[in-house]
Amino acid sequence: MESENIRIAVQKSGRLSEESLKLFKACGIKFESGGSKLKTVSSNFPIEFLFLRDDDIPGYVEDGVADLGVIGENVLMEHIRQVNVVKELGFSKCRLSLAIPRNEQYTDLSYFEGKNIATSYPNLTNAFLAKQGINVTTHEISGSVEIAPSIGLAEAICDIVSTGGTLLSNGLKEVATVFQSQAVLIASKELNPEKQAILDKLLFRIDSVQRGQNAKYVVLNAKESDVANIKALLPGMKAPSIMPLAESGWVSIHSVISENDFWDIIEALREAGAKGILVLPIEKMIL
Ligand code: PRT
Ligand code: ZN
Repeated sequence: MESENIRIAVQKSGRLSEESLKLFKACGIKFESGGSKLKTVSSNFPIEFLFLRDDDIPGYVEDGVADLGVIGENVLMEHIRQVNVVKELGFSKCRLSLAIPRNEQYTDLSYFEGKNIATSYPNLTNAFLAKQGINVTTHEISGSVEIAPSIGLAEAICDIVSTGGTLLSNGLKEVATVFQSQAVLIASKELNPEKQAILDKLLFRIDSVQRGQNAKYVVLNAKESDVANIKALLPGMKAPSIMPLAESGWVSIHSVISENDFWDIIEALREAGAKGILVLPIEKMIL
């Protein structure tokens, strides 16, 4: 019997698509994308891609038409879906926020009591405000939410914000965050064992890529007398590697450091006597 492919739904074109495809390519999965293609099969991994509108992805996974999907948490959480979130993907980060006209005085959430709010996310907006005991009327609109106050449709909006530029150019200010979002990998609740095994393989690869993205490989030279101090700053995967240089009294130290505290560690290394520091990206990191 021919072995089964796992089927994954990704956004055809939009803010999720480029990073989604980049991630699967970084996982070593080869496939063709782009153009008007709605479906493609990988040549070296048992996976088939469906290219869809993002809003349709959770429903396809819930119904089992697709086994997996990449979707923004904001879209996923707006409608309760019977799917499993199997991985946070760390891209397409944004927030769902309440915003009001810039010249309005804002105190706290009680400002919204009895107000009309335009949003594409009525469920998340209502649930957030109801939890604070605040009653509002939401008006669901599917796009250009930010113009609602200026045309008199609503007194406030609840919309996705990334840089804040759209709010600013529409004379609005962000006053409260309702929900923080990022892209997630979702899976059907009813994967057969064969598909579960493919998903496990895929998750292992995604973990390796993500670990690599969160770390840097550092190579530096140091005097033997400075090694103890430098070693104390470098965790490495197990411990830093220390190798003698051709010049006596000097060593080369290799280590892996986290992207988060990268600059703090580099500064401390320089103060501890590190010279000729090289920093290299890590493509994948397998523990
Ligand atoms: O065509 P399709 O239905 O597939 O796509 P879409 O137009 O519905 O979605 P798309 O591609 O715009 O967004 C897909 C997902 O990307 C969203 O569901 C979010 O999870 C995530 N994301 C990240 C964003 C943003 N950043 C974002 N900035 N989604 C929308 N925006 C919009 C926002 O609605 C507002 O109009 O950008 C504007 C605000 O951006 P700033 O940078 O000016 O604050
Ligand atoms: Zn959409």
